[in-house]
Amino acid sequence: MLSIESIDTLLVDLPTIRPHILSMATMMQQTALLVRIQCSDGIVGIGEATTIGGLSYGPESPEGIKLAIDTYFAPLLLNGDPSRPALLMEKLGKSIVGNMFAKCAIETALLDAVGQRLGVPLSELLGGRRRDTLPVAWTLASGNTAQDIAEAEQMLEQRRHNIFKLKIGKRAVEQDVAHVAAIKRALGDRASVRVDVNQAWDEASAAKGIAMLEDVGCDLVEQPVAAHARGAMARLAQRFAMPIMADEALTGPHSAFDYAASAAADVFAVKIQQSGGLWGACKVGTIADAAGIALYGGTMLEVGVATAASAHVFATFPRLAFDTELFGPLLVTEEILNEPLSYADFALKVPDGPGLGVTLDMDKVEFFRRDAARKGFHGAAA
Ligand code: MUC
Ligand code: MG
Repeated sequence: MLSIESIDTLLVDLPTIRPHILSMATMMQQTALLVRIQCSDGIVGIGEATTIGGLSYGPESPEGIKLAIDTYFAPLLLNGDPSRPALLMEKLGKSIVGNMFAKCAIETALLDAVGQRLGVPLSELLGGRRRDTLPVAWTLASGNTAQDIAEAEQMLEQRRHNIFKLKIGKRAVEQDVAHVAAIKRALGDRASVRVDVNQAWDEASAAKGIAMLEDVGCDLVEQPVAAHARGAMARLAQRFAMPIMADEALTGPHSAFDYAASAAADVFAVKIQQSGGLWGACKVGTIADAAGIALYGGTMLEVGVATAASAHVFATFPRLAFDTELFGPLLVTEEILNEPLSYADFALKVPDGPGLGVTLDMDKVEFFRRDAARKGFHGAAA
């Protein structure tokens, strides 16, 4: 019988191409927790967990995920049968509460190994690929209107993105809307302009802000109020024609069901990590579909491994009305995959190879791993 021989985790710190300014954090780097599951037949499945701004976005941090996997997940998985990922995830679920991001990284690695063994891409394992490319939005979050416009123009010119998400919520509503208006005015019909408030508004500010955003040609507003404010989300969704999207509020199938039953969003941003894994994300998609809620393929600004995993999931969705934002690998200066993901004509190509269809460039990973830095392997050395 096949068995899991080892589970390795490591942290890599990758600089961002510019400061990425969100309402809750400014990111100068992205940290990815990488996991490798070695099976007795020689196959190694890989997974990734990232967060945004350490612990400022959600309850898990890359360091905490590493500790959780090394200390609690690994002993439950070692010597288990890697050809039965569903049973292994069920076993983890019985002993480990929460830890959705960590579970996603492990599930990704287990499914990658199965896909490699069977010779099929993950999207086929997950129910069948319906599309080979996914349109990808870019987030303008430099904190400067002129710089954001220049960045958007460059993306349009390169045919890399024509959907732009603007991070707002840090400044007064009037200032934020003026920023959105200026960008929409500059880009006109050449691009879709959307905003993500990342929970920064109360309901009254949201009502005022959304009314103003409708007037300036914004197409979508994401998580305007706190994740727990389901009632406010429902009232806003009912009141405004502009679609209201839930993001942080969606922490897996249960919350998706709750939101759907309460008509608390017009659109769901599906994220594999917030959903607790690839199967969880598929379930969130199915719940949205059943409720007539539109879908958007979200990101936790993951780098190549989890972005590929997300792409496989979103490629199976029958409808994806608001496209995706799987640009994470493009936000960092370094590539850690042997073959970078391919972006062209405003879209990401879903990898074709077995499993995730991507492999780690271990030289790069070794160079950027955090404990290598401490040993003096590169510039960040003590
Ligand atoms: C979020 O809240 O959607 C996605 C794009 C981006 O810039 O930040 C993330 C998180
Ligand atoms: Mg969001």
